[in-house]
Amino acid sequence: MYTKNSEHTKQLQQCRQYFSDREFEKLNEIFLPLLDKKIPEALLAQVDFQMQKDPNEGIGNLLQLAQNNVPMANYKMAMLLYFHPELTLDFNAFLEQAYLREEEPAIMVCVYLAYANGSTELAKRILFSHTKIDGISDIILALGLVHKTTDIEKPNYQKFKRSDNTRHTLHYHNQEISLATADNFLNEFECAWLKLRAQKSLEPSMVVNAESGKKEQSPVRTNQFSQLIPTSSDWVLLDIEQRIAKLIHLPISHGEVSNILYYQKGNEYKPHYDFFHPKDPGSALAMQDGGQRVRTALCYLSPAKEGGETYFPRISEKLPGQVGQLIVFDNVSKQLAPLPPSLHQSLPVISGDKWILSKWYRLNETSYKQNLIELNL
Ligand code: PD2
Ligand code: ZN
Repeated sequence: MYTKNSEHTKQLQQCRQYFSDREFEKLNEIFLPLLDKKIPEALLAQVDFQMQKDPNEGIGNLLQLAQNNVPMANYKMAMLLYFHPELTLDFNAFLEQAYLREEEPAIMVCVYLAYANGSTELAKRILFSHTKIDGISDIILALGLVHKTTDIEKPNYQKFKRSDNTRHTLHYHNQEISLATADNFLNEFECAWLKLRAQKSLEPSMVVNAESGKKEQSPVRTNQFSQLIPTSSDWVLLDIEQRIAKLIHLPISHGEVSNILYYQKGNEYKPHYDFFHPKDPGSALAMQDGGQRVRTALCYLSPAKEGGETYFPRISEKLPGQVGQLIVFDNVSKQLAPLPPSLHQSLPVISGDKWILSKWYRLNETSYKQNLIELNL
């Protein structure tokens, strides 16, 4: 079986940087020898570069790599087709090939889609027949599943459909800030997957300093957080982000990077606004990337046992949160005037842990768009 070489991975990260900085001479110096050696990650990086210049050439090349069974090429093709339904080709056949090659992200996506389509039994059978893969055993643990010795039948890949985002509706709690919730927006698998994804990179939370516009640690926010910068294995994350964006009628490219917030006993996020105040000296700098923060989306992955509610003191709304519940609200009016009733906080956790996904949306496209372009979204 093909194993990754960390030296190649580092070199290819450098190549991607050179490509985005348009430093083609430096790029070729490292990239061409890797291509000559037919290093799979280099062949896939070439597809990404082509995709930004000439998508047809990129897709054609990727199709060939998939047919030649280059590691991860079938997964990449499936992901491309999933996120681009306009490309009429069916993603399922490519996902099947990647699954049969036992590629971890493909197995994870099959589980994800099985859960999304309500086939939890199938999802569990897929999980238990791949327990030797680290990521799969981690998610089994995170989901609290107990092993059953049922044999796997070959999954019917045609049954893996795009998750249906039309079934969610927003229920409004307050008109002044369009505060709304959607229950069970995420299922238990998605919540567990996001927590696992964040767990390895938790660090102390930051806030934007109103004077300088720069991020810093502060007693206002005592929890930990992890920024989820998506990679090509983040099909699940990108699908969730796309579903949130659709539901709240904002382009995914107006989002900032998703944050996962983790609160332990005593942790809180004191009352604050998510908008940048026009009078704060630091706002101009903070608004250079996408303008004003117009909306906030929060999704509870797991609420604390006691405390930890999301509280809006000016409108007396206290939301305890439920697993998978989405909360959205406006920070500014249609005319971009700050909305005082949007003042909100995360009350101190009294017992248990709280996990939440937080996503801020700007008025315009943000630099996050570049991450999406690099992933061919
Ligand atoms: O974690 C929360 O409930 C919370 C509360 C207030 C998160 C945010 N603000 C945020 O991420 O902006
Ligand atoms: Zn906030």
